[in-house]
Amino acid sequence: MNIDLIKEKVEPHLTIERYEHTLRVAETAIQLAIRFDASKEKAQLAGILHDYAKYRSKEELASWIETSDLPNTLLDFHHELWHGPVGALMVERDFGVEDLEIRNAIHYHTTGRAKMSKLEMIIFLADYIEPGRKFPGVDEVRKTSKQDLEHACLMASQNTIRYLMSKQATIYPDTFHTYNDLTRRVY
Ligand code: DGI
Ligand code: FE
Ligand code: FE
Ligand code: FE
Repeated sequence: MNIDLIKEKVEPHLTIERYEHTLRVAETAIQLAIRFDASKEKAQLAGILHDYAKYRSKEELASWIETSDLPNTLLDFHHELWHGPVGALMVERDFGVEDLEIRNAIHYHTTGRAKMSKLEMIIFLADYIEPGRKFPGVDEVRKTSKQDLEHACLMASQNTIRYLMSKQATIYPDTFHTYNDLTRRVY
């Protein structure tokens, strides 16, 4: 399936704002792939597909988790965390994406995880810094992303954990694993 057909098939599953976000994530991911010497094609495809499952119902997402090998502990955390892991399964069914690097980048784009691959970091970061994002501190992360992929991901992880704590939200273990692993890698 070519990339234009994939875009066409993704669009009806998203809102217009989310679809435009998706296109910006793909463009940002291509730029990061060029800068840090990763596959532009994989970065683009993972970017286009990363939020594919975002607007499925809680019931549909939960049933994927219950009937697949995904950890059922996901169900104890906010449903916002389910669209990445489930999306990684859905893109295999709906688009025939079998590439594990791409599917892992989709799976872990919200939380990250320990020992992320370069492509996983690129999607995790592109989702955070795409030009439509206005998080506090995002400009510093954009600046760091010009030089240092791991350090920029660590800054995004720090900001997200701070934000979640300020909201009294529970934090998924992989979110902490991302922070711990990148802190060891950077410092
Ligand atoms: O799907 P997007 O909005 O483009 O972005 P995303 O998939 O990175 O994140 C969606 C939300 O998930 C965002 O508000 C931050 C939040 N999040 C990230 N890690 C955790 C989390 N929420 C909870 N409750 N716990 C986490 O560990
Ligand atoms: Fe997402
Ligand atoms: Fe399961
Ligand atoms: Fe996103």
